[in-house]
Amino acid sequence: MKGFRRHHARAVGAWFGFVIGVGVFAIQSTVWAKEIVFVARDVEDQQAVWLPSEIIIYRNTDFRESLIFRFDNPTARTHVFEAPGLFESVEESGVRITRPVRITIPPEGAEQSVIDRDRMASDVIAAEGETVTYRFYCPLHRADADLGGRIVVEP
Ligand SMILES: [Cu+2]
Repeated sequence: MKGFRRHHARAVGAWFGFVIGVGVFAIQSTVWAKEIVFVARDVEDQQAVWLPSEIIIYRNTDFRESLIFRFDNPTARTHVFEAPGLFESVEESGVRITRPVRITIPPEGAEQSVIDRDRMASDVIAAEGETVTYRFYCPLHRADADLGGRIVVEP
């Protein structure tokens, strides 16, 4: 996994240089959006989880691109993706605003969210070299002792 990540980061770096070189910077920001897909799964005792349960984001490579989270709910129940401390960037009546990530996904539905990287970046700066962790879970079907999944941002 780690080896793959490094290889990927190098490939992206090479492309980044190439794209600037030919002067089509605008294309770069749309093509190189980083998309992370979460899938809801029903588990025992009427509970549900979001998978994968751990995501690692590398600040040095991943913050160059837009960060988009996609949520797939293949189950027959409505689920919510909640991640305290994480913010999304949305356009409301023509104005771009930022708000906490709490997204409702209907049965057999899908949603997506543009994560506010600036808020994430200031969390990383505030952590002064430590990793930053955000928890996520479905508040409707969460076990009391369940901490949920985690998004880890490596400085
Ligand atoms: Cu749920």
